[in-house]
Amino acid sequence: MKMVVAIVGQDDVNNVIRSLNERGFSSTCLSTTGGFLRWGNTTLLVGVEAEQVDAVIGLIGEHSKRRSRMVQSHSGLGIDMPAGEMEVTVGGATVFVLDVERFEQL
Ligand code: 2BA
Repeated sequence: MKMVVAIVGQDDVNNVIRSLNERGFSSTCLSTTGGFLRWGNTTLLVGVEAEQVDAVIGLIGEHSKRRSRMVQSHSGLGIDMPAGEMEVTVGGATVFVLDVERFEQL
């Protein structure tokens, strides 16, 4: 069994979850914050059999769109950022696939 951990932007997460539900994939949503922009995002945990991983990643990718946004640089975060506005790519999804040693529902 595998655990798909997907960090998805707020603009896309509802569509991603709906598509997972429609295909019968269970997921857990954690409210998270990106360490760079400090914007809210959602981390989805999807436990699936190994042969279903590609289908899950495909659905996540289909509903997560990458966009460019101008953001105001901010200080005090301990991060080196150029002064003024900068363009960053947001949206899309960052996905990790982990091995699950044991799965039980009690
Ligand atoms: P954030 O850390 O808030 O990053 C948001 C977006 O800002 C990133 O999108 C990237 O386009 C840009 N960015 C991040 N660090 C940057 C830097 N040092 N300089 C310039 N631009 C930078 P994504 O790469 O798609 O990441 C989206 C979110 O996924 C991240 O939000 C973070 O919450 C998570 N993430 C990305 N890579 C990760 C990793 N290796 N481990 C854990 N979480 C990760």
